[in-house]
Amino acid sequence: MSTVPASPYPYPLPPRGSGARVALVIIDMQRDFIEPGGFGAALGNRVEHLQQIVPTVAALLKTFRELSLPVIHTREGHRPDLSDCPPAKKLRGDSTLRIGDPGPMGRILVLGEPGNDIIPQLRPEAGELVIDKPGKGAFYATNLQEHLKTLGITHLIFTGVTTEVCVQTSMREANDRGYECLLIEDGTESYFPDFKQATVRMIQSQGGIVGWVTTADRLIASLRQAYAGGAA
Ligand code: C5J
Repeated sequence: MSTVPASPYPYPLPPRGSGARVALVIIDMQRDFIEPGGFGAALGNRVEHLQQIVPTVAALLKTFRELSLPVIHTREGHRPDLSDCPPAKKLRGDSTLRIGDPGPMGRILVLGEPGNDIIPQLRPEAGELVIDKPGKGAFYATNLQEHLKTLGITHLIFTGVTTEVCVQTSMREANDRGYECLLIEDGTESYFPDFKQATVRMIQSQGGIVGWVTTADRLIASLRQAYAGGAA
């Protein structure tokens, strides 16, 4: 069986032809979190810090596409009438710019607005799944699990932002549903470096209580070795 060098121990890749499949999950690489003028900035964060992972996530995306492995993008956002946004979420914080308010990139965190788009460098291609989610977790109030079952996906590789909020929440949700989860340390980022480090440590603690952690280079090399010459 092929494995990826990872912590706390090698991550097993599903053998080709086994019926089990690995997918890349890219969490919320949206303008609202990564560019000035969006939700992230409205909460007082320095959004430029997140931009450093874009080339790494782009390299992973390219690899999955080249190997014809499935890719899932998520977007955090709400319906224009905000019927899926709990008042507690809208009211939380002391920002003057709240969810649904008009901002420089359209209404903050609302589906279909320019700020809700995935950044151009990682734009989804036809055939890739895009999951719109009203919460922090990718499984809450979405049909992600049904899609994964239909596609035979059993192994999920997590990237995106922010590490300790939507990435960690989604990874924990996936772990509870029985998916084998691997976090790419240099493919995820937080507005708070120490929160990222803490998340990376807690995920792999206790024998991988939530999952495994590795780097993009290690995963890419392992995928190319395991699946070169055809899809899994
Ligand atoms: C946040 C996210 N941080 N995508 N969302 O509110 O992590």
